[in-house]
Amino acid sequence: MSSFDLKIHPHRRFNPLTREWVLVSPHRTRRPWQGQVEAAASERLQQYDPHCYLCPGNSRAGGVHNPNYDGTFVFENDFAALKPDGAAGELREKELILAISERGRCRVVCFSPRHDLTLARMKVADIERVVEIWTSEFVSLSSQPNIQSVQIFENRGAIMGCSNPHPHGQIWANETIPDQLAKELISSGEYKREHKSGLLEDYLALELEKQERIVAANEQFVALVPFWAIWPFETMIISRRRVPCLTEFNAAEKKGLADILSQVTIRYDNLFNTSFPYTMGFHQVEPTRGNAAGFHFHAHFYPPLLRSATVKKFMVGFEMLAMPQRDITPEAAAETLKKLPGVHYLGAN
Ligand code: H2U
Ligand code: ZN
Repeated sequence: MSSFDLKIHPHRRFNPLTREWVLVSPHRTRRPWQGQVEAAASERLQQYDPHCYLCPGNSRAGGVHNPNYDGTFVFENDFAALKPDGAAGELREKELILAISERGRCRVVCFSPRHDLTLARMKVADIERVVEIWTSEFVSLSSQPNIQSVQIFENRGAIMGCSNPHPHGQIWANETIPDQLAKELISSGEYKREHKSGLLEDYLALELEKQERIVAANEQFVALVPFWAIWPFETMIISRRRVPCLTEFNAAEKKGLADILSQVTIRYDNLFNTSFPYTMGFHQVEPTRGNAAGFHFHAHFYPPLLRSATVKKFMVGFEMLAMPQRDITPEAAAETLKKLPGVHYLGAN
């Protein structure tokens, strides 16, 4: 038997942040494809859509009118999943039937007044304004009573369930720490106690040394396909300096974050010449929280597309019942993304 080769042999990879495994089957990239082929959504968008509930001046559910904003615009989600002042209580039967009330806030952030743009097509200076609004929202929501976690995210594209192409994201602030962040906080904290250094800090140093999975970088941030990626073109953006949240970034780092978001989303669009769908979000924690030790700000991009603008990966079968699995290796995905042009295929907007 030949010696173990990550490019050829089926193997499991460990995610030290969540302590979960992913099965990698690189030999399967050679199998013929007879699966789904969808028609590409190729609608041309207007700069202003009179029917869009996010465009400046238009009305939203309940009849509220958006202001004529010219940069970013934030509002309380009209269909919020969490409410600030619900009844507190719990239902508990033998630890088998358990429900606990959860309070919180939900906000919607419009990134631009232009209905037809996306982060990938916005100017870096305009993305900087989005970074500013994310930062101020993080500060104001974190300081409110009964809020322990502020999840900033963007759902992009109809196949991700995004309801509107107008560039926007959401913020959900919770009374408790959601599971994904909780797992990362535990592993980061334990790593810090054991190694006296940061988990992602050490991981980033390793990746910079190896140069096998780096997609893009600037002086403040690195974008890479994590060794343990599940989605075909999944990436993470990691700050070079270990800080627990957005509020700790200096002016150059805020600019750097806007720049790396632009670099990553442009490459994504250039991959299949399409407005690339994904779920993106930040993992961060307030520095004053007891569990912040060792935590390192980062973004996850989870994009579903696999081999074209229309063919996506499904998390079904073995993945629903057992564990996630991928065929194309993270190294091959990183190589593909890295080689793509850093200029958007549609040109300047
Ligand atoms: P998504 O496209 O990512 O679902 O985000 C749009 C959000 O906007 C969604 O959460 C809210 C929805 O509840 N929304 C309003 O707050 N007001 C509206 O008039 C329509 C949609
Ligand atoms: Zn719009």
